[in-house]
Amino acid sequence: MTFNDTFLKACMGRPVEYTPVWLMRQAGRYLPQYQRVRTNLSFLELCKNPELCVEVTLQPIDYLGVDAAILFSDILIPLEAMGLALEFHEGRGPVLPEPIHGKAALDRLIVPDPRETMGFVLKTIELLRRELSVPLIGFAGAPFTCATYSIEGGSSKVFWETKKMMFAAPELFHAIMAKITQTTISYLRAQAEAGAQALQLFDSWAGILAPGDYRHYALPYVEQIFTQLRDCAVPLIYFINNGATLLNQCESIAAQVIGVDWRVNIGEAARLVSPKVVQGNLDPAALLLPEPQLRTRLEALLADAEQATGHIFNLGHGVNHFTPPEKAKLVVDLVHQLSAQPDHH
Ligand code: 1CP
Repeated sequence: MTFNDTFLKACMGRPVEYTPVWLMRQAGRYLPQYQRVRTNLSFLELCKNPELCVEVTLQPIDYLGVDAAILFSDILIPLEAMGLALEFHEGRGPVLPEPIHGKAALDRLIVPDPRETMGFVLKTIELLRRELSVPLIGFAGAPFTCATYSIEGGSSKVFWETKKMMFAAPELFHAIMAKITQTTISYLRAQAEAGAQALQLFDSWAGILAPGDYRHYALPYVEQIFTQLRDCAVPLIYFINNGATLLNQCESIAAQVIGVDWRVNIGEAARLVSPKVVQGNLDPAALLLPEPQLRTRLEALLADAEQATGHIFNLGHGVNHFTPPEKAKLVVDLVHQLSAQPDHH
């Protein structure tokens, strides 16, 4: 099969024959074929088994017909490699039973060699590159997002412990961010060296910060990561969830692509981050619309995105667990159809 590089072209702002599509969390619980793999083992066991990670990474490529693959793993894997205990409780999500609350826990945190501690991820990438005819995206969590899990001990709604540390113990907070940043740089570099053809940083929780606090406590670390990764020579993507009020700060970030959630119009996002390319941004719940309304909404989104330097279609956040798989497939087909440029050669 010939290699489909439409996604990579769009990342670089080059002309494309149609708008490339992939979906955040395109592998996962909404797919019965994923559920079948998961019945026999825990989520962490799956993450550490390269052959099975390859299998679940490929499931949505075969079924949905998307234009890019994303490595099956999790943003919390590097936190475990740094020495933090990590568990996933069924139905409750991640639990870090020994969160960082003081200097002693900070000092125990290591900056690991990704080849020694996360070889299973690099192995998955190498295996995937032999199978894929679309580009493979590697990823990590952004420092602020990872820091929230390490400080809260899991998912949070108000992020009180994180903000308490930011404001009452800033040296401690910045020291955690610095260690996570160093780990992220060497981990993403190792992914590119293993064969990842694009790298995405997920900032799922930066949107909870006031603009001035984002600038001071989160942005400098994101800038550092992308600046350091420029010589990897692969497209770099920064996804910022709930980030409409922060997009005007993205100029200094050396990523070619900015991923945005659905709370902002994609055309407005494109203006704010121009000349960067935009990725997004359908509300994941909109997959439940009846087909005619879904089509109308996609037409509007694609029209709004025309003012961007380039557009990669995606959801504004991950595919929801309760999404009918055939609706995800329908969206991919519709975007391909509606965006096809008949006179492009
Ligand atoms: O029970 C299961 O099978 C586990 C469910 C699951 C899956 C399928 C989790 C637990 N993680 C994943 C895979 C995953 N996570 C991918 C795979 C690739 C793909 O997109 O197909 C990726 C990129 C992630 C990234 C991830 N993990 C993020 C960033 C993106 C986002 O959704 O905001 C975050 C925040 C996590 C943490 C996480 N992992 C899993 C859960 C339940 C959570 C908690 C989310 C929260 O705090 O609300």
